Amino acid sequence: MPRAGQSHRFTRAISRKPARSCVDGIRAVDRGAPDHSLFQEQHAAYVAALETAGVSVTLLEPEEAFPDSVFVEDPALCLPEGAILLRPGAASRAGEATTMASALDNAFETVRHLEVGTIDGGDILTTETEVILGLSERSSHEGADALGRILADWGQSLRVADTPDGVLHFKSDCAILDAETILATPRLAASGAFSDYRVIETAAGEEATANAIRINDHIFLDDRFPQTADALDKAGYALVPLNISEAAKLDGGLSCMSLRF
Ligand code: CIR
Repeated sequence: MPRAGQSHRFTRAISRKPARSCVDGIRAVDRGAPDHSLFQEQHAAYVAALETAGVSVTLLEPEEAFPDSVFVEDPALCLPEGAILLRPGAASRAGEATTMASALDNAFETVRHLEVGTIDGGDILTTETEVILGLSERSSHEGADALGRILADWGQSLRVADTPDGVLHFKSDCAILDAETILATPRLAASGAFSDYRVIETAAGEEATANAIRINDHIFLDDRFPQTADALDKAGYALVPLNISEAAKLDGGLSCMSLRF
């Protein structure tokens, strides 16, 4: 297993059970509404996998007023220095930051608020050496500037990149595999965003598996994509395949369903 770094060493996570209203969640293409009880089962298996990987999970109750609130990654960013309540870019999700406030206050000494613009946490990739924000339909230049100011207070800089056209979030197309390596779709790798990293590309037709997560010694992976899984297995990574078919109907993936710190 290639070398782990601090950016994917986690002891805690926050997750939220899917609401019954998930059937009204946002999706770019309608492949049918998620089945709530199957979503609950798959979410419970995801939380159990986090715990098996050494993470203590704070599990929040469903928020019926927000159909997409199971995707807790989007309203906040958690860093060693503190947490930041973001401003999700979809109108129906704008209020979700408020629903995360008390859980973050309980977990962090320092909680800052993004003051202007919009940012979804799904557009932020934290590596060993930097924080990267992919601008997207959800994450604006104004939000990027505001996030950059908070990170500057913490002695960090923000690198701003582009999310490929038609892709929901930057991290829909990439994930950290280890301290030096990123899993990325060919379209995002081609942008040059990761020229300072070793890149493993997803197999043709398996772009959706790029939204993986490294949790301590394991890589959590959507179980529908055998060729990429085989390549990662051969590269020495310990894989945890998970069925996330119901989250995927709402364009959600593995990173979206937890905040890790
Ligand atoms: C949305 O469109 O906002 C949700 N249906 C999916 C959010 C997925 N979140 C993520 O990739 N971080």
